[in-house]
Amino acid sequence: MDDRATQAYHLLEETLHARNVDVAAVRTALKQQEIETPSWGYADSGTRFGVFPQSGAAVTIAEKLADAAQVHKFTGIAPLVATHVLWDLPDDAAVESVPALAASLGVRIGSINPNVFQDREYWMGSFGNRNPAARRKAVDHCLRSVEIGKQLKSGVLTLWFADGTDYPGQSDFRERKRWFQDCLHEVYAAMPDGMTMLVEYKPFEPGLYHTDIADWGMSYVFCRNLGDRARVLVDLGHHLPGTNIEHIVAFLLDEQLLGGFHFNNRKYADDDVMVGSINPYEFFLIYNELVKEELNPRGNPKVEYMVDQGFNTKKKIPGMIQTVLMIQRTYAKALCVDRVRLAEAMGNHDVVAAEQCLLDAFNVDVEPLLRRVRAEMDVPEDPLAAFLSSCYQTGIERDRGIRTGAGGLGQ
Ligand code: PSV
Ligand code: MN
Repeated sequence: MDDRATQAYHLLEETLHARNVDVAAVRTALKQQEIETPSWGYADSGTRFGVFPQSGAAVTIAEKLADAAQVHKFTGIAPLVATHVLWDLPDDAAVESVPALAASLGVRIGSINPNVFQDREYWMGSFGNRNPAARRKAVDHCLRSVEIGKQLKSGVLTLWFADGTDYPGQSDFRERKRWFQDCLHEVYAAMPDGMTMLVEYKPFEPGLYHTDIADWGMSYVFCRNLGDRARVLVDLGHHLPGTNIEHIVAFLLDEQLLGGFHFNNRKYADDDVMVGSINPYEFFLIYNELVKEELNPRGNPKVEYMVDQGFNTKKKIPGMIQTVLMIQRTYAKALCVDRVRLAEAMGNHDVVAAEQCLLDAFNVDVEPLLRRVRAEMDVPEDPLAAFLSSCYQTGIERDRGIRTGAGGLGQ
């Protein structure tokens, strides 16, 4: 750190001490942060209207892990990579190659994401399909995913279902609920002790009339019925406009049922734009709830912090670095809340002072603190600039070029 950066850090440290913030503890927490980036975020993706391949986009699992490793190398806090079984691990050979590859690149495999939505048999659903053969295929794929998880030493099985209907009368809600419960039970029973099942919800798309796990309450009920290794996954894009996501997060934390996140941001629908890019204050308020649980644990098990974004117009690796830095910055701000003053203000029904505690933390420029943390972690103080001035991006654009059929949302 140069003199100016050191001076800025000391000034900030003074301000934070005056706000009852334990800065040494904040630095430790920031160094322990671990974010999981998605393999599919490095592959070509598209919209309903087309796929626009990018030069250098990853196709193979080896390329996806190599790109993810760059994000970790420059930020120091993204050591985990989520895999999507059909897109990344089509056969046993691909699975077998992964442990050595990941280890050589300094990353670890995070969640295993089965894919029970893209095959023809799932036209009318997977676990909610009236046809037992389709349900069997979906369960068998999830059972294979559990085995892959064991092989790759992953402790997390993440389930998302595209099941739903387009019209009233098309199917029976209660019948489908029972098919779901039975299929989930079979998969849950096959999981080893150290594995957690995360169940994602989504209120719309692709079903136009209903989706089978439409909100956190439905996910919650399925998880409760399964057992204590099933928890709710909150994808920030999967909420109707105006939903108070931080309230849901706090509620689930208190029930010890918050399993993890898919970070992204929505403006209109499930847009998968960069987390915090549309509503950074909402993201801060979500992190505020998470920090409260960290400071005053009430028993919620480990939360998985996963990114679920695709970049159509941004270049993928710099987009992902920007994402990881946004998450780091937001966590840092949430760690800077004056919790002593906030508790007093709440106790006195002083609404102005209480809100001001949150606004003050949100408005802190935490960059000097982050630079100090990065220097201590031996990663570049400005990870994005450092990546952009490396030759990795130009190298992959030159060597890989533009290809089609990339393993991800665009295939
Ligand atoms: C569905 O919208 C989703 O959020 C699920 O997590 C999928 O696994 C992911 O996006 C990629 O399609
Ligand atoms: Mn998701």
